[in-house]
Amino acid sequence: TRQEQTFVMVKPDGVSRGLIGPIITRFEQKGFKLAAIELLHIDRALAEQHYGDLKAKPFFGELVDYLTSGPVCAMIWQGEHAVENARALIGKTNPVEASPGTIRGDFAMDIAGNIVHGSDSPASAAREIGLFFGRHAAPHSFDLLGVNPID
Ligand code: DAT
Ligand code: MG
Repeated sequence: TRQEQTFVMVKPDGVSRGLIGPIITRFEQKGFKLAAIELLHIDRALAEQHYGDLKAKPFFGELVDYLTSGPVCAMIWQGEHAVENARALIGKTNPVEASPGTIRGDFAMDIAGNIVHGSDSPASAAREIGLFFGRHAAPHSFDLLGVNPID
């Protein structure tokens, strides 16, 4: 089976509401393996890079304000079809449309505070993992593909 990694981030309101644990539980229950985790307060430059494809959107400024308003919990989750499986667990972008049973469907009301991020493709996952973990993390802490010490 083909292992894949995806980038997931509990956003500031998810952290302040005490939802890191419930979100991690859902990923573990689904069968994902945690490959890296860090609580950090990101700066505007990193937030702008992370959401670079949304720079032209009218809500971009508010999005960056929100993402830098408190600590986030950045994680790498690994498993089969990790990107698609994570998106399915997280639910639709707008919590109004997210099905009950998904993270956004169960824990969020408002699109501007949808509590969690998940990469939308393997290429985005690689880019986002590099942004958040590439600079300072030791390679052994998350480079689990092929030689996964958890399995
Ligand atoms: P997703 O987070 O589901 O990948 P996205 O990449 O299109 O969705 O947007 C990134 C984030 O930007 C999203 O989680 C919340 C915010 N956002 C998206 N559309 C928005 C809108 N119409 N108004 C306010 N915030 C929005
Ligand atoms: Mg997205």
